Amino acid sequence: MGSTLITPGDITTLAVDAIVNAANESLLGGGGVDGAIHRAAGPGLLAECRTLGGCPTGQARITGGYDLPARHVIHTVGPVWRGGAHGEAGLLASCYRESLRLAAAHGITSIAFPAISCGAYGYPLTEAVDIAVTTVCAERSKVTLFVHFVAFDADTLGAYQRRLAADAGKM
Ligand code: AR6
Repeated sequence: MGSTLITPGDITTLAVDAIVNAANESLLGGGGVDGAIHRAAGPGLLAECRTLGGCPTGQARITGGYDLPARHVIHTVGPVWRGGAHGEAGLLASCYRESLRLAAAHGITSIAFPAISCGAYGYPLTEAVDIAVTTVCAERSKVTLFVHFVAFDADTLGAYQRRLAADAGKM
């Protein structure tokens, strides 16, 4: 079972088993949450990422957390929003599913997700949050996991609150 929380703020401060990074296919860092995670984790994270050879969109890879309070980072690559007819929804759902699959394989019991693809990659927030919650709830019934949906800004917080309120009782 476990539980699902909406957690406002900066994902790099969370002392969970794993935080998820909204990365790009190179896995070599960038802006947004990716930049914040690399800055907080220190150079060891980039060194380990260099050994991974990148990651296709919709898939995920796991590394150590280095200087972060989190023990692991799960790097996943969300789709760039191109209007919605290019498989974006399936790829975004896959990011959440593959991250949870890796978490289960590594005995992770608490995980924090940023709003994957909702920044630089331009995914519409309400649709992305719906996919995040639907996918995580479907997968989480299989394992015991505490899931944080991290909202870095007020719009994201509101979107998660509306979505989880609509789902109250089903979580
Ligand atoms: N903690 C939690 N959430 C955050 C943080 C933080 N410290 N910083 C930003 N967010 P984005 P994407 C939120 O752009 O859209 C990078 O350059 C942000 O408000 O980080 O998947 C990568 O290298 C937004 O809601 O990721 C890729 O090239 C969400 O995290 C590209 O951006 C995702 O925004 C990926 O774009």
